[in-house]
Parts: sequence; C-alpha cells; structure tokens
Amino acid sequence: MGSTYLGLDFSTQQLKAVVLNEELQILHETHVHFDSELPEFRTHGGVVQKKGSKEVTVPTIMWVKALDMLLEKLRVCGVDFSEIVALSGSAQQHGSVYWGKGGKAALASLNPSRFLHEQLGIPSVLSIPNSPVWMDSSTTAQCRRLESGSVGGGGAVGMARVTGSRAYERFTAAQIAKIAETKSQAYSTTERISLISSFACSIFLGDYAPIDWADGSGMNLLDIEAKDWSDECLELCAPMLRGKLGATKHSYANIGPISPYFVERFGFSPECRVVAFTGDNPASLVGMRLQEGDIAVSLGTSDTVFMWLSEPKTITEGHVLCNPAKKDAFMALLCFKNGSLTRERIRDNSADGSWEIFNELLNNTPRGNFGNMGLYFDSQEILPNAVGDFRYNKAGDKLTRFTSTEVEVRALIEGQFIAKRAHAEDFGFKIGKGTRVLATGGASVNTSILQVLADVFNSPVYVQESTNSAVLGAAYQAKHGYLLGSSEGNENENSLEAVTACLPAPTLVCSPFQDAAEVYNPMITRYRKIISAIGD
Ligand code: ADP
Ligand code: XUL
Repeated sequence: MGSTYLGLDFSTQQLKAVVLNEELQILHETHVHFDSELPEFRTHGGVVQKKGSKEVTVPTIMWVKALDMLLEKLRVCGVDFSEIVALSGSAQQHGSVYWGKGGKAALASLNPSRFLHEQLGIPSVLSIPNSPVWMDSSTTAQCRRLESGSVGGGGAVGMARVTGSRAYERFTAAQIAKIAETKSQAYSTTERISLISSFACSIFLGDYAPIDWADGSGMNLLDIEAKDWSDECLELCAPMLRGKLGATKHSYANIGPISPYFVERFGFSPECRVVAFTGDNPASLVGMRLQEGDIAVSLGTSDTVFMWLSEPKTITEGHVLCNPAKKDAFMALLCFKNGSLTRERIRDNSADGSWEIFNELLNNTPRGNFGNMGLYFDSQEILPNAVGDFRYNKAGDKLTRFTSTEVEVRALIEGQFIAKRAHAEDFGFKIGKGTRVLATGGASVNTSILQVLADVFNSPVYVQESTNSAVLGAAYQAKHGYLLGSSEGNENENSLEAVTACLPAPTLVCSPFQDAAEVYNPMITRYRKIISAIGD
C-alpha cells in the first residue's frame, strides 16, 4: 500500500484539492468553483459585495458545503482515502470565522451519516454567519484606532515593527474590531475566532485548530518575532481576545489525528495526521520551493509578490510574515487586489472575452507600448492606494481611452508588472544577474503575459508543472509535518528542502529581450511619478 498526502486550498474563487504520492507526484486533482457550482450563495468571484459598498463577505457555510462536494468528487475520481497518511491546507488570508458557544462540541461530535454543512450551519455553531474576507476595505476607522496606540512605539511604523505590517483594512484585527463594535452581542457569544485556514483545519481535526504563525502574521495581532499575540494589539482591538484566539503553532506543526467523522464517512485511516493549515501566499512559497534571492509572482484573483527574508524588517508598504517553511525565517509579501478579475474585464471589453485574442493583441504591440501607460484599479487598490482607470499618452497627457484595443491590453499588463517591480524594489529587492522570477496562479499558464513579466523584470521567468502552488505547498507541508512527527525531531534531516528534493527543477518559459532594461527602467520612474500624483 502506497502512502499519499492530501493538500487543500480554500482560495477566493474555488476550493482545490490535490493528492500526491510519496515522490510528491500528482495522482488526483479536483476543485469546486463557488460561483458556478454553489449558485445558491450568489457569490461573484467567490465573494458577496453590495454595489458601492466596501464590505466584502462570504457566507461561512459555503466553504463547508464546498468541502462536502469536494470530498465526494475525490471519492468519485477514485481516491483511496485509507492511503492518505497526512493532510494539510491553505486558504485565502486575513478572513475570519466566528464560532459560537456550541462550536467545539459540534466539531467533536459530527455525525458521519450527515453532510458537514447540515451540522455546522447553525447559529450556535457559527455566531456570525458571514465571514469578512481579504477584499473588504470597510475598516479604515478601526485601522486608525489601532495605529493610534503605543504598539512598538506607536503609529503605523510601530505597528509594522511588531506585527510585520501597518494596520491594513483587510487584516483580521481591524475586521474583528469592527465586529466587536457593530455586533457586540454576537461577538460576546463567540467562543473562538479562526482564520479561514485554521477554520478548515478545525473541521478535519474535530476540535479548534491553532492559528499558524505565517497566516497569523496577516492579522496585525501577532508579534512576529516573539511568535505570540501582542497584548498591546489585543487590547486595542477587542475585549477578551486572547482567549478567543487560542494558541499559535508553527506552520508545519503536526497537530493531531483526523476526526472520526472522516474515518467513518470516507474511510480515512484513524492514523492520518492533520498538519497545521496556513495562508495561500505562505503555502505558495512552500509549493514553489522559493529560495533566497528568487522573486515569486502569483497571478490569481489577487496578484501577489513574495520573497524569502532571513531577518524581519520594518516596512509600511507591504508585509513581513513568519516564514512557513523555516521557524526562524521570514517572508516578504506584496498584495495587489486588482489581479485576474481586472484582466478579465479588459479581456471582455477589448478582446471579446477570449484569452487567445487578448494574447494576439498583446503580442502585436511593441515593448513600451509607444510611450502609452495605463493603471487599472477596478476596486480600491492596496498598492498604490488608488481606484479607477488611469491612462496616459507619450506626452504624459491623461486620456479617457486609448486609440486601439491592443494599446489598452498592453497598457494593462505592463502597468500591472511595472507596479510589482517598483513596489518590490521599494521593499529592498534588487534585480541581479542570477535573479529568477517564479510565476504561479491561474494566469501563469499564459506565456504572452509571462513574456511581459520577463521583460519588465529583465529576468528569466520559470514555472512548475502545476500553476496551483498553494495547494501543492499544502500537500508538501503535510509530508513535511508528517515526517517530523509530533515529537518535532530531525528538523534538518526533514527540512522542507530535503522533503521536496525529489521534485524536478522549475521550467524556464520566457527570457527577457535585449532591450528590456532600456525600455522598462524609465517606465518604473514614470510609474512612481504617476502614483505620487494620483495620491495628491
Ligand atoms: P484563486 O486561487 O485566487 O481563486 P487562480 O490562481 O486559480 O485564482 O486563478 C484564477 C484566474 O486565472 C481566473 O480568474 C482567470 O482570470 C485566470 N486565468 C485562467 N486562464 C487564463 C489565461 N489563459 N490567461 C490569463 N488568465 C487566466
Ligand atoms: C494577501 C491577500 C490575498 C489573499 C487571497 O495579503 O490579501 O493574496 O490571501 O489570495
């Protein structure tokens, strides 16, 4: 009998799963797409947002129903659950789940003859039915309050020094603070607050799962060097919070055996281990086997850029998180909210909804786009802090539209990558001779887009076999945590590097053209001028 590993990813638009063998090769892969397969929740792009509102939520039970469906799909595609020796998962970051007074008891006594969503979707289990998610930007007042305290010496810089980020609207502290203020009754009956990652982990564990350090770094509550909640942050955020958050654990902690529900309903082995779940960006870092000096660019619902850091640094534009692969390391993360959904909007308006036509238009325009530049922020962007469409011609005049669809398409893609490079350089990233750009996420299948990425970064772009690095990372962590065991011995022998050494190197897909630096270096300078003017 072979041993296998299960990885899950509760991403913004879908729930994904992968089953890997001992050599970490993919045996099965499946997903549940929220908008199309769970239409009763009326999500758009996986979330619910009233027109004109900054509030963005998800009915928490949708993720549970998606899990019921996903497990059935895995059964149908022939997965032998009894061979899975360990599982782990990842989830969109920052979103929060509120367990009511009956949460712990419900998790411990799930009836295997019924679906999970029938048993968990009741008010005594979930004290607040809708989870705020990372796209929410309704908590500016709470952010200002969090930064007005004396955390780390006070202000945005003090908050960043302790928690790795200044107070951000989508981060969990601001979201919890808003719930404690506006839904104080429901807050007071909340027994536990989970991140989406630790929520999903709790279901498999049959008990409240700890929040891991990497995803916990996206909350403005964790002291990322002490690896414990900051009492100052907790006090500024909401009453009685330490007890509601529970303990924290490192990201590959082997936390316990699987709940009897899964043993009886699906035939999992009672020995199957549950390894801590983490955020999708930390899991992607693991899935891409990022090395120091590399830069990873993930092109999903959000676009993100991440890098390995050996030491933390204090920065107010971007985030420092605990590293999910190594306990004493860190990672840098930049998040751009307007990723795939904005690319889809321009594809629909300029290319008849076809990626093929979109790519033709992109390939038919020269690097530098005749001096035109565009920035497109459908919803309030994080980096830079802006919303709307901004188009400029060679002379720097602001335009309402470009003269052709091909100029529009190239302006979008160049603008998105120029922003990524400029903000990564602000973070301290330096392009060198050995720089590798590792691309992942849904849009990384598109080599026309990746060619622009290679040119803007003047560096080769690599991909791996699967574009779903978060779900792969989760499965690698399952093996990593499993081999370490609950005793946590053999850290070096079973480092993530050692565990994943059997995998092939990533594949080179695009190299920059000779003139790339000459074309794009001045455009980076121009981008900085444009965004400082937008900010004025
Ligand atoms: P998430 O994990 O955030 O749900 P994914 O990383 O799975 O998202 O990416 C999904 C996105 O991939 C879709 O919204 C779609 O726009 C994009 N995508 C899929 N195929 C292509 C393609 N050929 N070119 C560009 N983008 C694509
Ligand atoms: C990261 C962020 C998003 C979500 C969804 O800070 O908000 O990337 O994790 O992918």
